[in-house]
Amino acid sequence: MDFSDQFQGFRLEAEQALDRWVPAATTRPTRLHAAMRYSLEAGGKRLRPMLVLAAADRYGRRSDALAAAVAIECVHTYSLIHDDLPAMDNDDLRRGRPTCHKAFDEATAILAGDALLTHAFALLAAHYGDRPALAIALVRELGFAAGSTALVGGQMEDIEAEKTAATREQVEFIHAGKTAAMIAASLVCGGLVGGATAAEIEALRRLGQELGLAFQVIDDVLDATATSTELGKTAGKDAHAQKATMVRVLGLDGARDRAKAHTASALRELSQLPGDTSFLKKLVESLETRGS
Ligand code: GRG
Repeated sequence: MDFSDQFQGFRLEAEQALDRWVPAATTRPTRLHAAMRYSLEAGGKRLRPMLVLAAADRYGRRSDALAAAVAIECVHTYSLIHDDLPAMDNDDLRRGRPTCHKAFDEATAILAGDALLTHAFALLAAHYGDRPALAIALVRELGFAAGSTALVGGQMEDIEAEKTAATREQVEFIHAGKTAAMIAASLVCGGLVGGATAAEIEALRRLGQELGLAFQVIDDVLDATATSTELGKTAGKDAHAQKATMVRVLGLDGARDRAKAHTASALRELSQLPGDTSFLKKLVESLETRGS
């Protein structure tokens, strides 16, 4: 099977699992569940669930990892909904559609984000509860990645750094928190479900951190160079809001070089992992040249 078929296969499995494990839009209160599904079903690249599945697949445990993949995509989608709120980035467009608070209203969008975040942990406990050590490891991994020293912490420093002369160190801290932590957690959760050794888990984490840093620098480059239609979200917002980005600190060419360096480090980490890593290798390479 070639890369594109494998990619579509992972994506389809992740989307079917999302449909299965998130309450239907007809569940009461319907407005809340409709808003959760509106944002989840708007699409997106599904990178994080794909990383969960690809990591678990190396151990032959792909279908067992589906609930973890759904949990991670729920947390990611919550972060996008809240990131778009008027108190945060105040954005109108996400995943090619009006943002959740535009399509519904602000209170509903806040609650939809809260409910997706909470659902993720309920799902992990429900699905892996018969293997308590695994359930605890997954909850711990996702809890730290989504928490105050990672996703939320990165967002906090991102807001604080707006309109300041941020340093490269600050931007890297923000990128590590708001983006790389969840990408690393995706690979680690896949490895945990697969029963990876402690050394393999740490290799997956380093791979995810490097991939996440590359991913966010490319995001910064795309914000400065692509159109809103290509991105499915408002382009040019970083410069407008005077965000602390790698493009602001290093310029476009400098940022592209950083992305290349992080991608090369990610590929080096990947080469340390045993087994067939050809899908992950192609995925890492494809993200460096992505257009959205
Ligand atoms: C708790 C009120 C409250 C807010 C928290 C944590 C948070 C808000 C926001 C996270 C910030 C954020 C959106 C970080 C950027 C990470 C990133 C690059 C997101 C885009 O990921 P893609 O391109 O998106 O994979 P798709 O739509 O393809 O899934």
